[in-house]
Amino acid sequence: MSPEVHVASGKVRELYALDDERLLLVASDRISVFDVVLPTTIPDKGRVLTGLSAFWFGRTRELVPNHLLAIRADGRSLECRRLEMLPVECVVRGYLAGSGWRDYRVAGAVSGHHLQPGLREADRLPRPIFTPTTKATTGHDEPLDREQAAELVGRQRAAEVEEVSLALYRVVADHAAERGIILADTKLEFGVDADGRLVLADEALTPDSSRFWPAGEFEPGRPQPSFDKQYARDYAEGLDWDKSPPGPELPDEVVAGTRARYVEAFERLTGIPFDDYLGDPQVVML
Ligand code: PZK
Repeated sequence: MSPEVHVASGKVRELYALDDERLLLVASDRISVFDVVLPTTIPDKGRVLTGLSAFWFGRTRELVPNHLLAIRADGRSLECRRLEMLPVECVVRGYLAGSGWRDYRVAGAVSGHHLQPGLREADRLPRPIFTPTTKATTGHDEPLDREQAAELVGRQRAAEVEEVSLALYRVVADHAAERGIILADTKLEFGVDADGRLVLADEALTPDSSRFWPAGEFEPGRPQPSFDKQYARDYAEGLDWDKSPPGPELPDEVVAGTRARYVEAFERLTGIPFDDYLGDPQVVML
């Protein structure tokens, strides 16, 4: 066995080095609610996210190469190619939510995209927009306009990540819509390989990196329920908790309901029974 050297920790996942060329991305069952990691875990959440991410890597490889080398038998670990990561987060928004909605209300524009007046919270945009941000090491990511993105990665690379990000959003949003799920927005990360080729990296198109909404409950003009986290958020909102750490423990029924929503998202999006994935994670690999 190669020793795995810990490289980095995210809020809910870990990154290890396997060797000079390969990394291991491990998704835990931790969940964050209102940006705070809770003391309670959601069984199999890391497997759902890992399986979905691997599923999308397989279905989008004709559009853009990605870093996935292998999915491990534990279902929560991806062996990946080590890349030179680009210092921008590539956000695509098809709907007006979160910081996009906030920026629109303040300025009538999101990342330099001027939008028509009169849009409501959660409205579908006339066309998806690319709204890149900085990668903050502490605090929150800051929006970038096209010029600022070009300063960070170069004009050609900025144009390339915009085109590829929009193409990925369209393919996955169309796929999700056919299965009753709205992909409101998504955050993609890219790296560059030794030959200078753009490569999709990190975890891609999961509920932790995207907003998934149940299409059946879509109602613009208010915040939309999250496909996966709404039970946990509703429970946390009903407590006397100020949304600063430490977060509250979740009762068993909220854990079970939240797990069921993650599993439902996996099954609707992939068409694969989650038990099949637990039996052999290779089922998501084409
Ligand atoms: C890389 N992260 C973020 C993810 C964490 C932190 N293929 C790659 N090559 C080089 N670096 C990265 C990747 C990927 N993916 C990703 N940081 C570096 C990250 C998971 C857990 F703590």
